[in-house]
Amino acid sequence: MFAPLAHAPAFRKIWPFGVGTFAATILATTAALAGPMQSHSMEMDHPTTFAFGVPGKAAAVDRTIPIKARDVSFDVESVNVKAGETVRFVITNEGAADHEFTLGDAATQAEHRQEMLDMADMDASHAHDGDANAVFLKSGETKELVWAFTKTGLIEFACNVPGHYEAGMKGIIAVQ
Ligand SMILES: [Cu+2]
Repeated sequence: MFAPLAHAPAFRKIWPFGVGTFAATILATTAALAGPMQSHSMEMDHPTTFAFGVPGKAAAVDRTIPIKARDVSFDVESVNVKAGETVRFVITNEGAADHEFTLGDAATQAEHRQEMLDMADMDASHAHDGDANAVFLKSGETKELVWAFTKTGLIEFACNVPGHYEAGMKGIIAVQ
Protein backbone atom coordinates (compact mmCIF):
# COMPACT_ATOMS: atom_id res chain seq x y z
CA MET A 1 0.00 0.00 0.00
CA PHE A 2 2.92 2.39 0.56
CA ALA A 3 4.84 1.05 -2.42
CA PRO A 4 3.38 3.54 -4.93
CA LEU A 5 4.34 6.38 -2.61
CA ALA A 6 7.85 5.03 -2.15
CA HIS A 7 8.29 4.98 -5.89
CA ALA A 8 7.26 8.59 -6.29
CA PRO A 9 10.44 10.69 -6.43
CA ALA A 10 8.70 13.65 -4.82
CA PHE A 11 7.75 11.57 -1.83
CA ARG A 12 11.27 10.28 -1.43
CA LYS A 13 12.70 13.76 -1.70
CA ILE A 14 10.46 15.20 0.92
CA TRP A 15 10.69 12.27 3.27
CA PRO A 16 14.20 10.85 2.89
CA PHE A 17 13.94 8.68 5.95
CA GLY A 18 10.21 8.72 6.39
CA VAL A 19 9.73 5.76 4.05
CA GLY A 20 12.11 3.60 6.03
CA THR A 21 10.42 4.44 9.28
CA PHE A 22 7.06 3.74 7.75
CA ALA A 23 8.30 0.39 6.42
CA ALA A 24 9.77 -0.52 9.79
CA THR A 25 6.46 0.29 11.45
CA ILE A 26 4.62 -1.93 9.00
CA LEU A 27 7.10 -4.75 9.53
CA ALA A 28 6.78 -4.45 13.29
CA THR A 29 3.00 -4.40 13.03
CA THR A 30 3.01 -7.42 10.73
CA ALA A 31 5.28 -9.30 13.12
CA ALA A 32 3.04 -8.44 16.05
CA LEU A 33 -0.03 -9.61 14.16
CA ALA A 34 1.70 -12.75 12.94
CA GLY A 35 2.93 -13.67 16.42
CA PRO A 36 -0.20 -15.21 17.92
CA MET A 37 -1.21 -16.81 14.61
CA GLN A 38 2.21 -18.34 14.24
CA SER A 39 2.28 -19.93 17.66
CA HIS A 40 -1.21 -21.25 16.98
CA SER A 41 -0.20 -22.78 13.66
CA MET A 42 2.97 -24.17 15.23
CA GLU A 43 0.79 -26.21 17.55
CA MET A 44 -1.42 -27.21 14.65
CA ASP A 45 1.52 -28.16 12.46
CA HIS A 46 3.02 -30.64 14.87
CA PRO A 47 1.19 -33.83 14.01
CA THR A 48 1.37 -36.75 16.37
CA THR A 49 0.44 -39.30 13.72
CA PHE A 50 2.14 -39.78 10.37
CA ALA A 51 1.01 -41.60 7.25
CA PHE A 52 4.53 -42.93 6.62
CA GLY A 53 5.24 -44.59 9.94
CA VAL A 54 5.44 -44.07 13.66
CA PRO A 55 8.16 -43.01 16.10
CA GLY A 56 10.11 -46.18 16.83
CA LYS A 57 11.05 -47.75 20.12
CA ALA A 58 14.75 -48.08 20.88
CA ALA A 59 14.24 -51.69 21.96
CA ALA A 60 12.79 -52.55 18.56
CA VAL A 61 15.63 -51.14 16.42
CA ASP A 62 16.53 -53.49 13.53
CA ARG A 63 19.26 -51.37 12.02
CA THR A 64 21.34 -48.26 12.67
CA ILE A 65 22.07 -45.88 9.81
CA PRO A 66 24.63 -43.13 10.40
CA ILE A 67 24.15 -39.96 8.36
CA LYS A 68 26.42 -36.96 8.26
CA ALA A 69 25.00 -33.49 7.73
CA ARG A 70 27.33 -31.05 6.03
CA ASP A 71 27.22 -27.49 4.60
CA VAL A 72 24.90 -28.12 2.72
CA SER A 73 24.30 -31.78 1.95
CA PHE A 74 23.93 -35.20 3.52
CA ASP A 75 26.60 -37.84 2.92
CA VAL A 76 23.82 -40.32 2.11
CA GLU A 77 21.52 -39.78 -0.86
CA SER A 78 19.22 -42.76 -0.55
CA VAL A 79 18.33 -45.46 1.90
CA ASN A 80 16.38 -48.68 1.36
CA VAL A 81 14.30 -50.03 4.19
CA LYS A 82 11.61 -52.67 4.51
CA ALA A 83 8.08 -51.98 5.64
CA GLY A 84 7.92 -53.02 9.27
CA GLU A 85 11.56 -52.17 9.90
CA THR A 86 12.59 -49.91 12.77
CA VAL A 87 15.63 -47.80 11.97
CA ARG A 88 17.82 -45.76 14.24
CA PHE A 89 19.22 -42.79 12.33
CA VAL A 90 22.29 -41.34 13.97
CA ILE A 91 22.85 -37.90 12.51
CA THR A 92 26.00 -35.92 13.05
CA ASN A 93 26.28 -32.29 12.04
CA GLU A 94 29.79 -31.97 10.64
CA GLY A 95 29.00 -28.58 9.18
CA ALA A 96 29.50 -25.16 10.67
CA ALA A 97 25.86 -24.21 10.14
CA ASP A 98 22.77 -25.44 11.95
CA HIS A 99 21.05 -28.33 10.21
CA GLU A 100 18.13 -30.60 10.75
CA PHE A 101 17.01 -34.05 9.78
CA THR A 102 13.32 -34.44 9.10
CA LEU A 103 11.49 -37.51 7.88
CA GLY A 104 8.38 -37.01 5.81
CA ASP A 105 6.47 -37.48 2.62
CA ALA A 106 6.72 -34.61 0.16
CA ALA A 107 3.70 -32.81 1.61
CA THR A 108 4.99 -33.02 5.17
CA GLN A 109 8.38 -31.71 4.10
CA ALA A 110 6.88 -28.79 2.17
CA GLU A 111 4.74 -27.87 5.16
CA HIS A 112 7.70 -28.12 7.48
CA ARG A 113 9.80 -26.00 5.13
CA GLN A 114 7.21 -23.24 5.23
CA GLU A 115 7.15 -23.46 9.00
CA MET A 116 10.93 -23.04 9.14
CA LEU A 117 10.69 -20.08 6.79
CA ASP A 118 8.00 -18.46 8.94
CA MET A 119 10.28 -18.80 11.92
CA ALA A 120 13.48 -17.74 10.17
CA ASP A 121 13.92 -14.78 12.49
CA MET A 122 13.56 -16.89 15.58
CA ASP A 123 15.77 -19.47 17.19
CA ALA A 124 15.19 -22.36 14.80
CA SER A 125 16.20 -24.92 17.41
CA HIS A 126 12.71 -24.49 18.86
CA ALA A 127 11.13 -25.29 15.51
CA HIS A 128 11.08 -28.95 16.42
CA ASP A 129 9.86 -28.84 19.97
CA GLY A 130 7.50 -31.77 20.07
CA ASP A 131 8.25 -32.99 16.55
CA ALA A 132 8.60 -36.77 16.58
CA ASN A 133 9.88 -36.91 13.00
CA ALA A 134 12.70 -34.36 13.21
CA VAL A 135 15.87 -33.48 15.06
CA PHE A 136 17.68 -30.16 14.99
CA LEU A 137 21.46 -30.15 15.20
CA LYS A 138 23.84 -27.37 15.97
CA SER A 139 27.37 -27.65 14.61
CA GLY A 140 29.13 -30.68 16.08
CA GLU A 141 26.02 -32.24 17.57
CA THR A 142 24.94 -35.86 17.11
CA LYS A 143 21.36 -36.92 17.65
CA GLU A 144 19.28 -40.02 17.10
CA LEU A 145 15.91 -40.49 15.50
CA VAL A 146 14.26 -43.88 15.77
CA TRP A 147 11.53 -44.50 13.24
CA ALA A 148 9.32 -47.48 12.47
CA PHE A 149 8.45 -47.61 8.77
CA THR A 150 4.99 -49.09 8.45
CA LYS A 151 4.10 -48.60 4.79
CA THR A 152 5.79 -49.04 1.44
CA GLY A 153 6.49 -45.90 -0.55
CA LEU A 154 8.96 -43.09 -0.97
CA ILE A 155 9.82 -40.83 1.92
CA GLU A 156 12.18 -37.89 1.98
CA PHE A 157 14.72 -37.01 4.59
CA ALA A 158 15.57 -33.36 4.43
CA CYS A 159 17.03 -30.33 6.08
CA ASN A 160 14.47 -27.56 5.97
CA VAL A 161 16.64 -24.78 7.30
CA PRO A 162 15.75 -22.05 4.78
CA GLY A 163 17.60 -22.61 1.50
CA HIS A 164 19.16 -25.95 2.42
CA TYR A 165 16.56 -28.24 0.84
CA GLU A 166 16.72 -26.16 -2.32
CA ALA A 167 20.53 -26.51 -2.30
CA GLY A 168 20.11 -30.28 -2.33
CA MET A 169 20.14 -31.15 1.35
CA LYS A 170 17.71 -34.03 0.96
CA GLY A 171 17.54 -37.71 0.23
CA ILE A 172 15.13 -40.54 -0.46
CA ILE A 173 14.09 -43.40 1.74
CA ALA A 174 12.54 -46.19 -0.32
CA VAL A 175 10.32 -48.33 1.86
CA GLN A 176 9.78 -51.69 0.19
CU1 LIG B 1 20.84 -27.85 6.55
